[in-house]
Amino acid sequence: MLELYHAHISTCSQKARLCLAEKGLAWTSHPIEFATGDHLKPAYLALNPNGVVPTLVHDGRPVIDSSVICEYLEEIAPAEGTALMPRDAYGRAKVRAWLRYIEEVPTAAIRVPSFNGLFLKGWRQMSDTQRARYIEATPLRKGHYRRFGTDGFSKDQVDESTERLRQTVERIDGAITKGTEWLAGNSISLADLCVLPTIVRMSDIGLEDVWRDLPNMTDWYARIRARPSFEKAFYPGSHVSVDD
Ligand SMILES: N[C@@H](CCC(=O)N[C@@H](CS)C(=O)NCC(=O)O)C(=O)O
Repeated sequence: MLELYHAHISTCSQKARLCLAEKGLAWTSHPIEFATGDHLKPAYLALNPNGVVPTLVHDGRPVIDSSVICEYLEEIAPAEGTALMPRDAYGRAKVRAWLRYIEEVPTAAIRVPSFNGLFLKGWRQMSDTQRARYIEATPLRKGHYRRFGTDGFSKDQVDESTERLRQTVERIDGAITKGTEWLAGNSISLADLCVLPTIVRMSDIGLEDVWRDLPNMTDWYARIRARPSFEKAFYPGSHVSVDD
């Protein structure tokens, strides 16, 4: 029995949903609403003390952190659906290096334009007390929300984030060559699925120009969106728009 606590628009939740779809695994959905602070309530914190989504619960036991969840799904169901890790140790090392890079660079970078474009208005509408309570309650993101302030992230922070996102799409473009359709070789892997939500978010918030001149990256993005797992993970309500 697999249960996923997730938010529809959360890029980290989308990683887990993509893997579940590629593996063809059935799961029970527990949507978490950020607006009502579901992720910071005691019942959820008992599952995930970091107060972030997603959390997978497998036969009653929580598994946290999206990349860990993705590797876990592959390990419990290696023969089901798509194989998402290479068979050889060197191939798996390549995928894991991508996963660490994805966590350190694009996952952190995309928060800057996402928060400025999507959450600043709502954050400003909260009272000082409400904002202070939220910051006090979040186990991992106190510094992030303090830096966000009520002016949003600065131009310097946005520029740095764009530089890091550009590096990511350049690396994707460089990894895809003639005969190598996926990031870690000839088969799709966790590396492709785990970076995809950041790219979708870039597209949703109008940053497609960042990879406009990169043909391999553009082909990879079209190829991965054509897979049935895409619509399953990015169902209506999972995309965001800066005009929302
Ligand atoms: N390392 C964690 C990070 C998860 C994470 O940051 N989730 C975001 C949504 S994508 C979240 O829950 N944010 C809650 C908040 O900002 O308070 C993972 O990959 O699962």
